[in-house]
Amino acid sequence: MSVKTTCPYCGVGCGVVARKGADGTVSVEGDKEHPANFGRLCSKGSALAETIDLDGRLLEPMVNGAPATWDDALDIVADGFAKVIREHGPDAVAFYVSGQLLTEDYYVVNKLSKGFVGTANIDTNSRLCMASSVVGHKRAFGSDTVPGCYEDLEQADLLVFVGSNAAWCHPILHQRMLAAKEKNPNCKIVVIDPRRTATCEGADLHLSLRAGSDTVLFNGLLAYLAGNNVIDREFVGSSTTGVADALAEVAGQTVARTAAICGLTEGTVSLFFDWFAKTERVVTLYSQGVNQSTSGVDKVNSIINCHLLTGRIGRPGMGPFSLTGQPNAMGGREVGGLANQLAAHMELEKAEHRDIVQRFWRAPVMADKGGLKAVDMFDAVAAGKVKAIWIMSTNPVVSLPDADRVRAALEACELVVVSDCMRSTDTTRHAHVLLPALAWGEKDGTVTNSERRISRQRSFLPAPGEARADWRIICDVASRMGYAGFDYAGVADVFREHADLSGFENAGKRDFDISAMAGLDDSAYEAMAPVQWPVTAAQPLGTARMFQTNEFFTPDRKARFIPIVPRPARNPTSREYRLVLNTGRVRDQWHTMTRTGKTARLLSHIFEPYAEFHPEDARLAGVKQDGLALLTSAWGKMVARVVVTAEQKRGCVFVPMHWNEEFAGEGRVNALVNPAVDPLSGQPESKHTPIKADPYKPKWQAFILSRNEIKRPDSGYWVHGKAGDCWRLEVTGNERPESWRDWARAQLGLDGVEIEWIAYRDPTAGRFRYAAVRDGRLEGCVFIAPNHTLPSRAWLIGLFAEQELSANARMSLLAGKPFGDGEDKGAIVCSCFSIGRNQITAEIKKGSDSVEAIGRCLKAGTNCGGCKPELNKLIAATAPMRQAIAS
Ligand SMILES: Nc1nc2c(c(=O)[nH]1)N[C@H]1C(S)=C(S)[C@@H](COP(=O)(O)OP(=O)(O)OC[C@H]3O[C@@H](n4cnc5c(=O)[nH]c(N)nc54)[C@H](O)[C@@H]3O)O[C@H]1N2
Ligand SMILES: Nc1nc2c(c(=O)[nH]1)N[C@H]1C(S)=C(S)[C@@H](COP(=O)(O)OP(=O)(O)OC[C@H]3O[C@@H](n4cnc5c(=O)[nH]c(N)nc54)[C@H](O)[C@@H]3O)O[C@H]1N2
Ligand code: SF4
Ligand SMILES: [Mo]
Repeated sequence: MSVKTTCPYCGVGCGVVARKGADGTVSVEGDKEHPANFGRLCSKGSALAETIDLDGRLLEPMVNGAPATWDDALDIVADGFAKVIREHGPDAVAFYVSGQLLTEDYYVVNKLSKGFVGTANIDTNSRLCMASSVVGHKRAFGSDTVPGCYEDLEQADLLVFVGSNAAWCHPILHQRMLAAKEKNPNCKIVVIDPRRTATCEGADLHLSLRAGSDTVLFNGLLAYLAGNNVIDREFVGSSTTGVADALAEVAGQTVARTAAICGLTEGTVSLFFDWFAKTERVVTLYSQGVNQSTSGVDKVNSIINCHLLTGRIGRPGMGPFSLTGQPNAMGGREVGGLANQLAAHMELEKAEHRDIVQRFWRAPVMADKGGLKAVDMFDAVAAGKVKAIWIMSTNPVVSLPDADRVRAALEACELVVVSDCMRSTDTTRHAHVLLPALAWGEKDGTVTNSERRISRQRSFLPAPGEARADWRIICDVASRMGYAGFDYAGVADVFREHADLSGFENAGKRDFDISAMAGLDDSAYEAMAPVQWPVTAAQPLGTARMFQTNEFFTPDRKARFIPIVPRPARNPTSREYRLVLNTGRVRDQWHTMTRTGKTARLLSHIFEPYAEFHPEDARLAGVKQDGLALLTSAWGKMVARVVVTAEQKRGCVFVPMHWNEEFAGEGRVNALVNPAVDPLSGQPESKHTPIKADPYKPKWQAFILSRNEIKRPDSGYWVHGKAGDCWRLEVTGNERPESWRDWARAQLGLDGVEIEWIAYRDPTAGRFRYAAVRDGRLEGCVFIAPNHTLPSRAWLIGLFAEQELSANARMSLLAGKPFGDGEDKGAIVCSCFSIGRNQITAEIKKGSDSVEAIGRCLKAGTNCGGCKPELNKLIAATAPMRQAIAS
């Protein structure tokens, strides 16, 4: 059996074909017909089949930690919410939802909150993700419209990435752009990011600007364009307003001044400005380096201003392009899931819109003012103003800023309901009621990707245990609360209502209109092909590009220039906290790791939370490559493995957002992150927190590899996860056990089991090595040292694949290092084929001097292609050495 569906991870929205064999095994591949990916999948998409097992799944409702029936659980939620509303009013409850809900789930929860409970206290993790783009779009266009489509990215002659690491975060789209560049010798790529990221590998120019200075850079560009008369006068004159004010604001801003404030050279800035000025087909792509800032909205508008001045919008190969993060970031905006929106791109503050929606829903009450935005919502929970909260499909104890405070807020809350597909997350731990949701592969509905394309997610697996669809759970609670209008026959029914509302009393006034799909019957919904909204009677096959007639959704139908006054970060660095903490993503993990953290393959690329330092900052802080650092801010602290690299901007430290208490001790970066938000969008400043760094020096460090799952420690720094055919624990401590050997045996879960020990002890140096062998096979090993100087994990993990340990392997275990060349493949670079750094550099030294040549010899980079930027980097670093050796 094969089913076409959509990848549940990033906003590229790749089509997936899932196949189920007769034995129940599932395999996935890219859908060759899907217009987002034409058959390709990145490392995360390729590993989907490895994440659908039921390990760790929440399979039954739980109340106060004990299993409960659905009837009881739903009654407790409905009665609990009803009681709080009765006693304290509707604003004493809140819903915190997610861009990973399907559109249908999202539609009904928004309807329940705004039209029936009567509170706009519904917000979503999209507040942390897209809120600044939403406000920026609305300010400029009068609507939250992404103008272009993916083909524009292939037709452009200049691609400007601002605060986007697309090589790791939107890999398939990034590869489409690189492939187009290969065919178009005129095409140039510019990356604007304080860090040198994987995305810079394919770029012609990297602007390592001072963190947060984007508005200055784009104001400078606007001034340069105006000064050089690169103005589309006809477009500006007839289709925009406000140009004079915007230009007045940037008057006199020279390249030199721009360069000085942004911390760039004049040459780099003028080269970028010159390319932008001379290239008609420019797309400026932006993501979290823009959105997650206290100037996020201004950054968006400073970019859009430049496109408006040059009239580069609504035409092939050009436009501003917000890359959305989550699979349904866009769908959530369409249903109005944010606290200050209404359904179908209508405005909560507009009485006319409230009236339309209220009549359409036959809603008894209607929220009439904006609700609490994410950060404020959890503050209100902490203050006891919100007494019941229902969290769906998001993990705020990990992902919200000032995360220890979020945890404390939940601990103090009267009623915490969490719908999740996993049993144990940092957030589910604090739930009074846990509701088991269907996961990807089981659930059914629609999602919208970055180019406004609506695709179906289809189920191909049965509902496990008692799990239910999110929309069904929400409707069941709504019905129990006595609300009419939630008795949908099925998910298609919800979609039809959503589509119908988009066209209700619209008549071209609102951008979001999919009314042509309101009449789909169940089988047409089932068969729905990917389509880009608007989908109307006039455009029944959808719309690739918006604003082609230069008409916008403002009252006068003109786009608006916004004058931008650059502002510094809300919390500047100080003498005590002199480094800027920047946070973001790694290639193979998805957010809080609840799914991608299940597979050894995806953990093999990067296993530990790390902090990337510029060499000079590392020296000043006294932290060393591979050692540990304690990072502290005014809000909290964490520990991370140190990476020292000149790719990091001086004064900045980068830490991934992913690790949390399920996977690491002291590894949750949001404990440190400041809760400052953009004043207009309410989006947190996740990329800029003042911190300090110190060496973290426990008395000992160790790692354990074991076929049995290893118990997680309850304090100190540790990291836990799967690795190859075993489990891996990195662990540190200050207390030394009486007997390391007994400790090792207990850690491996081998107490009382007959095993052969291979042991090496050097108590004076504080070094111990133990390996347990059973029937000739390695069962586990434990390596202990006084610091981080421990042997290669990759080599040892490889030994677990062997059925019988060779004499050589036994000797090397004892010696703590591999004997013979090629035994240690090094840290994994290509996770698809498990190819390590040492293997790749050896191949380069032998003469493979291109990504293709490495692919031919080792297969690395030939599946998802996500490691190609790292292969290029290794070639650049290794090839000169090869030449030196040869000469
Ligand atoms: N592998 C993977 N892919 C993902 C996700 C994931 O978890 N893992 N999540 C998805 C989601 S929800 C999202 S929102 C997207 C995010 O996709 P991206 O926004 O591309 O990813 P980030 O790593 O958060 O941040 C992007 C870059 O912003 C830079 N930056 C920091 N400060 C500044 C600044 O002041 N100016 C500029 N110009 N740049 C700055 C950072 O150095 C970083 O490289 O990724 C999506 N794709
Ligand atoms: N420091 C820092 N913090 C950040 C960011 C950053 O760059 N830096 N980025 C922010 C951004 S852009 C985002 S999008 C957020 C993401 O942050 P979160 O949304 O908190 O992260 P996820 O791990 O995606 O959480 C999804 C949860 O939903 C569960 N789940 C998965 N599928 C389903 C389903 O179908 N139904 C239900 N009910 N549950 C399901 C998963 O098991 C998981 O627990 O993080 C934000 N936080
Ligand atoms: S690029 Fe990767 S994560 Fe994003 S949708 Fe495609 S396969 Fe999924
Ligand atoms: Mo996101």
